[in-house]
Amino acid sequence: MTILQIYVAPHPVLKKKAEPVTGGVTAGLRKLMDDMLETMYTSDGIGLAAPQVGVSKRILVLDIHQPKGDTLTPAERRTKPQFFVNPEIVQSSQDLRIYNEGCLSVPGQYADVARPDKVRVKYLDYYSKEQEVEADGLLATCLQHEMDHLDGILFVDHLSTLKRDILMRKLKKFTKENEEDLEKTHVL
Ligand code: GNR
Ligand code: NI
Repeated sequence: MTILQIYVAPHPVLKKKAEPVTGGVTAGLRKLMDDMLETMYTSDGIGLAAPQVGVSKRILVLDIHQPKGDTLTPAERRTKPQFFVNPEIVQSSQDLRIYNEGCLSVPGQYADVARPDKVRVKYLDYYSKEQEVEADGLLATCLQHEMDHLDGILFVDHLSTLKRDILMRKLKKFTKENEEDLEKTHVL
C-alpha cells in the first residue's frame, strides 16, 4: 500500500473536469483505490476523490463511519469503505441539508454548505459491477462533495465570493505557517 500526496488548492488538477473510466475497473485502478483509501485514513478524512491525489479520473472512495480519536491506525479506522467509479446523480431531493464541510485539499478551513438531503447515485463498484444507491444524511453530503471534485469544484465554490475570498486568504496563511513550522522542525 502506498500513501499518496494530497494536492492543496489552488493546484490546477483540482480545477479540471476528470475523465470517465473506460474499459471497466482493472487491477491497476483497484490498487489506486486501495492507495486512496489508505491515504484518506492516514489523513483522517471520510472521503477522497482521485483528482485530490493528482489523478484526473472519475473515481472516489469513502468511509463515513469513522471512529473518533487521532491515535488510531489506518487499520483501526477502516470500518465500511465504499468505492465509486463513474458516479452519476440520477435523482436529487428538493429538501436541502446544511453541513459544516471541510476538505483535505482546503486544510484547516470549514464552512456551512447546503446540498440536496437525498441523492440517488449510479456507479460502478470495486468489482466493476453496476450499482445504484439511495444516499441520505452524511453519505449524501460526502458523495456530493466528492463528486464535485470530479467536476473541478471545491466546497468553497458554493460560498459567496466574499466568504470564499476570506477563506482562501486564511488557507494561504495556514499553508504558509505549516511550511514555516515544517522548516523549523527540519532545521532543529
Ligand atoms: O474528510 C472530509 N470531511 C468532510 C466533512 C464534511 C463534508 C465533506 C467532507 S469530505 C472530507 C475529505 C475530502 O476532502 N474529500 O474530498
Ligand atoms: Ni474534498
